[in-house]
Amino acid sequence: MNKNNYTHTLTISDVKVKDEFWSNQIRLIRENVIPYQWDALNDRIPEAAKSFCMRNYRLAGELIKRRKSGEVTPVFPTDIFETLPKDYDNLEDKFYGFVFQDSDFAKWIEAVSYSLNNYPDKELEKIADEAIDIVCAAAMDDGYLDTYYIINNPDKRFTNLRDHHEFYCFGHLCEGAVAYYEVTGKDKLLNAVKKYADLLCEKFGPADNQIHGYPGHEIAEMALIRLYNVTKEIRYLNLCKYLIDERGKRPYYFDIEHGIKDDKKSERYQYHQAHRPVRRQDEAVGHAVRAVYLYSGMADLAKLTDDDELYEACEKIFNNIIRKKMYITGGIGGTHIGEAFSFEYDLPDDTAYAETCASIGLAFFARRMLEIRPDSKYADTMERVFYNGILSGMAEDGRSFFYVNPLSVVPKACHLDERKFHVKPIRQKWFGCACCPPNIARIIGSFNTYIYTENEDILFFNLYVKSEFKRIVNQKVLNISTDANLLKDGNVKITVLADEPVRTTLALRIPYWCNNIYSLKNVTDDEIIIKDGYIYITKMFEKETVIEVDFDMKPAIVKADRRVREEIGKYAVVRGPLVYCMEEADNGANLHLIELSKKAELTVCDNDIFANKTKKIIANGRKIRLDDDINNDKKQYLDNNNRQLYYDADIEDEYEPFDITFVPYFQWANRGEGEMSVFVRGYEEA
Ligand code: FUB
Ligand code: ZN
Repeated sequence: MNKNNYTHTLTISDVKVKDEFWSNQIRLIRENVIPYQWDALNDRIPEAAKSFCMRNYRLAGELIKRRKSGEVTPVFPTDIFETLPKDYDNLEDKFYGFVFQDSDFAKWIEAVSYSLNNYPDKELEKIADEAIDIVCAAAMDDGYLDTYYIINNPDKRFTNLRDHHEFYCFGHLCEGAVAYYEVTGKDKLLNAVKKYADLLCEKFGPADNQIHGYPGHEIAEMALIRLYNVTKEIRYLNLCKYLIDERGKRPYYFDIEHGIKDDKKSERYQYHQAHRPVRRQDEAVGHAVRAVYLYSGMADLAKLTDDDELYEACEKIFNNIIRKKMYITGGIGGTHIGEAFSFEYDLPDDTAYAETCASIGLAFFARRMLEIRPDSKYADTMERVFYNGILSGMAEDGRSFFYVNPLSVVPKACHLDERKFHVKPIRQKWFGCACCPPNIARIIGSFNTYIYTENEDILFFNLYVKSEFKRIVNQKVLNISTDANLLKDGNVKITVLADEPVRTTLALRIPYWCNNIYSLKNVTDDEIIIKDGYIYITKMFEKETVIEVDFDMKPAIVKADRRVREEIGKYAVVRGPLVYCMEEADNGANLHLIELSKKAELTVCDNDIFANKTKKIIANGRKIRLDDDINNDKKQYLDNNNRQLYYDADIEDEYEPFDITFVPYFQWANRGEGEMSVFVRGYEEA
């Protein structure tokens, strides 16, 4: 690690996104997701599963008061993951919902914070303040703030770290509180979180009278760093370090916690990334969201403490993900069993999990790695994930969502084949386990913090998005504006306005998709150095300087590493950061009969199909004729063979020429239910 390489992201209020597409996404979150989620948290959506989230907070606050006044309140079992009432009209004074239901509020308040930054709104802020009052009133005197245990039985808290998400809820609450403080300056929730964090610092650590455990679902690690950054309280940093280094030690804490005898099978703990100390891990394993949240915390800690060993582990894991375990869309998690990473190169299309939250977590991880060392592979990954695996999680109108993001869908299979029940062919309004939609809300709300990174000497352009901000170099102000629209073309125009002459460096990422083909204007050769996928331009900026770069954005046909069994003989169509797919709406049913010529001419056309004006791509290919269309000799043969399922390979398939229409993957399923496939079988033209 070289400290000179370190950068930081710009804060939420520094960068103004001016881009039509991304501004629209941010607006959708404000107009649809945030109010809808608030109604969901308050159980006001008739057709949706009840959340009980705010009701749990209110009840916890009420019980705390009643207990203080000497009332003995009933206790309930705490060995459950989800409780639903028997009678919805007569709720008992117990906790309902998933054990991590509190986190829904936390993600909501984080998304609200970013939204208030983008669109100041007194009414929304008032709702948020009132919600914070309810949440803070639920805190115990010592700071503990998790309604599952407060309601059901406070004596049992911290007894099931493996399954019961206390650290997870804390982590989300912490992120929400810091965001709210940063945007509004209000510290009520932040103070509650600090008090809770102080309790955790007291309870967890190496001393004999402390618990030697760590979170079953990670996120607290990176949240503690965020809390440390805003408070500078060293104990939060120390707790983060403790939680990270304790994971995977033998005997396993989760074994001790659950009275399990260590059976030496460390694989059992892969689900929690606890199979060995994190510094010795080099492969992304287990529950994908947990994993990338952990790796993000590790990267944060590595940077803050200049920890080479930890950074090396992060680097190995990052490479493992992008080279062996990531879908072309930036989705991660090849299996729904345990919502987890599968083994290397095991990336099935139609049973994929690729949870939206996992893609979001990968963007967190990539951004943190980028802050340690500017290498385009990190920003490339961020871009891949944002434009594909994250955006696909939300419908164009911002009103429905995917949890699972498959690469191929046959709706009938989702309805009839149990192995694919987790895959939904159309986006859903909400989920009982509503982790993904609010996660989309918070990452899109904070999208502006992913565009640039900087240190004293260099400003890095990581994502190309129309945006503006001010940079101070040697006490001199530079007004920077970027003009770009990657949904349209690869042209990027950067305008730098300097009141006084300033010598500084701008580093422009060379996106992987341009294959190193680009042209630069207004820069001389001696002003440029190319390193790790960035063009470093060092020059004197005076008055107005316009730098223009055209990244080649020809559509392309790509294939997967030969070890990805699923995609052998198949191709995908891409253009710029966008991965494309075929949909039934354009190509008819039975997408599996379509083949793409490897040498196909790809024609980029405007599309009037979707609200967001992306480009569609037409490619020449062919389609296998089904029985009705085939010639008589063949029909005869099949009839003679009683239409067997398998027959002589000499009976060649018949094809018809077929123009294949590809649309951006993130826009799929905006036209009702239908088949979809990213990869298509290829053929060599004679
Ligand atoms: O366990 C909390 C969240 O629910 C996880 O992050 C998601 O994968 C879903 O299981
Ligand atoms: Zn999720």
